[in-house]
Amino acid sequence: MSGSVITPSISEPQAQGDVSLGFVTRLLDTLDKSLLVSERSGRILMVNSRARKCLDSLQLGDFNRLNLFTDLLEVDAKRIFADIESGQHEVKLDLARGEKRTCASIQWVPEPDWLVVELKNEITPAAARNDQRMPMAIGTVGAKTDPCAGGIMMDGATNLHFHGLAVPPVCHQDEATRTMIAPGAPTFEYRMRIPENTPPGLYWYHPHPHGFSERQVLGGASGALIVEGIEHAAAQVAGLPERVLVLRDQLIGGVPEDSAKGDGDEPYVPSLDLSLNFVPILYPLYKPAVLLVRPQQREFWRVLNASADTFFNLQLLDWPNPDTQVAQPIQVIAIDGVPVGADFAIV
Ligand SMILES: [Cu+2]
Repeated sequence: MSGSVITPSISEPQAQGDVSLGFVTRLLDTLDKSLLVSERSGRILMVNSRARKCLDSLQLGDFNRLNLFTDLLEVDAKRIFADIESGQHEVKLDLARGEKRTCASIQWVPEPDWLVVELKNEITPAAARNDQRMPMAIGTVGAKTDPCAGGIMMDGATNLHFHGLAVPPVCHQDEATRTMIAPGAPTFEYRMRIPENTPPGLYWYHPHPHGFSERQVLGGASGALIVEGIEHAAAQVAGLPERVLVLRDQLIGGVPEDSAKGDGDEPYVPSLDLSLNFVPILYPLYKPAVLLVRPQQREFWRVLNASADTFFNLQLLDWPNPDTQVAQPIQVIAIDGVPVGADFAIV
């Protein structure tokens, strides 16, 4: 899961009054490019006059019956969303239909202010050890039928906490002490309005079932949330290529180090490993995940520590040969979702 929301910057002029749909359509008609607006499902909501002519020439008929992904782009929507969720603002596709070849650009326009998440708990009984349960001491055992009712927090139940967002601690929003979605329960919807004064930046979500959060976060159940508009606070990142880097830790068996023995000579196999965007960096080779960057190209990286138990020392290294590593300067734009000042050190 992943998503992003956008809030207007304080410096952004606010629209006065509403603009009608007809007005927007006429505005789109003035573009000399074909433009289609669809829902995330692919259902087409609006086309401009040039796109309508194009659809007519292809004899595709009524656009209301077409799906953007399956009928027009002939692409797996999951592929497009994977690119967008990894930070790309625009996905380009080469299209061929008969003799005609063209290039399509797909852009995601976030719904201002609202975050909607549908959560389906597919933790299997085998993965959930039912002999573990943590009394919540609130509510009654009834969460199997009412996820908002509280009760005994069961291993295998889950919920979500929206880390860093100032949204109400009530069920279906950022409530994690009573909300309990049992395995196999119907899809549970989180729906919340993001306050307009939320600082732009990187936030995240993760399960927070009391007593069982760690194992689910170690299992990778987390994701990044982006409140857009950081370029209003840090103009130097405007227009830069952007990446979302999610660092996680994961259980890999092994033998945990006995911290009581100190740094002894005893060999041990790590019980935790790290991953970068789900690419694991595994013991004993520790082969790093590779990011290719053009020479001299500045990039804007949103780095999320989505681990359960790990802190990271981050460095950007130039590695010209196996024996040489040269730390490169990086500039910190924001920490914990809060933009830092312009005088913040380049590190
Ligand atoms: Cu958290």
